[in-house]
Amino acid sequence: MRSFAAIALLLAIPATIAQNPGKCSGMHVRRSAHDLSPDDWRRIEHVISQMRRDGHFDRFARAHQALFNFVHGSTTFFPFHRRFVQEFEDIGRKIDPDFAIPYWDTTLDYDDPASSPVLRDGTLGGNGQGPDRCLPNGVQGGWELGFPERHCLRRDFNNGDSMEPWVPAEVISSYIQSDDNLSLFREHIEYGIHGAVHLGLGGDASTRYAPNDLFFFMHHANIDRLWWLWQNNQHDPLDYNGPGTDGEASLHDTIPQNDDVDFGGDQAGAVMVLGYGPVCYTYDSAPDAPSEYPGSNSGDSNDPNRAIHNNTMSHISAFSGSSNTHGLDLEIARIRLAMNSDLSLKNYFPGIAALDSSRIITPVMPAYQQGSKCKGRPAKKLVHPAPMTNMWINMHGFDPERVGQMYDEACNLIDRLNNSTYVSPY
Ligand SMILES: *[C@@H]1O[C@H](CO)[C@@H](O)[C@H](O)[C@H]1NC(C)=O
Ligand SMILES: *[C@@H]1O[C@H](CO)[C@@H](O)[C@H](O)[C@H]1NC(C)=O
Ligand SMILES: *[C@@H]1O[C@H](CO)[C@@H](O)[C@H](O)[C@H]1NC(C)=O
Ligand SMILES: *[C@@H]1O[C@H](CO)[C@@H](O)[C@H](O)[C@H]1NC(C)=O
Ligand SMILES: [Cu+2]
Repeated sequence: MRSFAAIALLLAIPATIAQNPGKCSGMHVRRSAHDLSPDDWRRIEHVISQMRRDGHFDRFARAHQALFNFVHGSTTFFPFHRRFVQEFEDIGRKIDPDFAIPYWDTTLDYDDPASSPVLRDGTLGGNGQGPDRCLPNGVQGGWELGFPERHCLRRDFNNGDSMEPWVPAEVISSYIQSDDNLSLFREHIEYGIHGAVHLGLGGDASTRYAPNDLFFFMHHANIDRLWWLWQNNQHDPLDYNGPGTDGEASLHDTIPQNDDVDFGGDQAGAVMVLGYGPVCYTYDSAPDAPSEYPGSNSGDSNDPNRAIHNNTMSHISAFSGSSNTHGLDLEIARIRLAMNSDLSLKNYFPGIAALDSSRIITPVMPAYQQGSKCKGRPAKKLVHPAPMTNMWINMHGFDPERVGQMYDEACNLIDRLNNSTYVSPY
């Protein structure tokens, strides 16, 4: 049946001009998990409790495990998880029409993740307890799940009752500004922030059935937001290259699906632009959906119409991996000051390098951020993230050398910033 439909599609559409997905008639906004009220969390608890009773958690966990090898370690990582989270969210919206998956901006918690407000009693809960590491609190406190077998939802932080550091915003800012193709960006994200958060929480979160833990959807909403920021950074938003599900990635690739989680045969090209096709949402801290589909009549990625933003100031809101927009001007100004060579500024932060200097504020460095302890707060220098573990690398079949190279590069950037005047505003 599927191959018949695929042939019909090939006949109907000339090979070079793909059909653009239609504009959404309504859109909802995904908010930062850090900004939710206790009432927002209670509503989330209501929705997900119903979803568990209806078997959706088991279904999403089973599908993620079954499709695991097709949707990690290749550029398929992005469209698959975009569509997967959206499918889950759509089910929740049938229970509560205002439901939206919050995104967890994990850079806000990166240096001491266990102290995150997202990991408290009234939110996602904290660490697992007892020999089985069962999660006692939070919106999934005391949950039992059915996949892969009947068990309590487990959390097992990777450093006792705390966690190893994740990835700071500045490293992500560099990726979204400087990676000039999606394949490279995928490696940076998947081998970095993506893995660090899964591994930090541990328990179900660091297995193939991680969707048992609601954190999965909030973390992947954030990864999706970062992809959208990248797409808004003067790159070709429709760029989809590198390894795909089966050979070179193509917008015509069917997003991997199965009987548990069925995307109706959607292709990668259907989910590239927020506000079009099935992806009818935006983020409270990222650029809006474009009013027209990028490059509607153009298959040429060098066509300026393909960029969501031309080289204007409007895309500056997509410069930073941090959703804390109050820090953006300071991040930009301090990085400009810290990267004393124009070449390294251009290499690591080409967006900032290209900014007109009238756009740059004078960096204010409050004394307490210069290392003085008088206000009770040490300088916010950056720390290295924890590396990927061998267990994680093997489970995904990643190339350990490539993962190590990405890690060393991230540490190198952190060292450069740390050795300079730079202090993080986040
Ligand atoms: C992506 O960019 C990197 C760095 O410039 C380059 O090494 C790599 O070959 C590119 N990949 C593809 C698939 O174009
Ligand atoms: C970008 O610039 C080109 C050429 O100046 C213009 O034709 C096009 O409409 C612009 N696109 C957007 C999305 O602003
Ligand atoms: C960065 O500098 C701070 C303060 O000088 C230091 O405590 C920290 O260990 C450094 N981080 C790295 C990754 O070197
Ligand atoms: C940062 O400073 C340390 C200690 O002074 C030095 O060993 C290291 O090479 C520097 N790293 C970079 C990237 O500048
Ligand atoms: Cu996954």
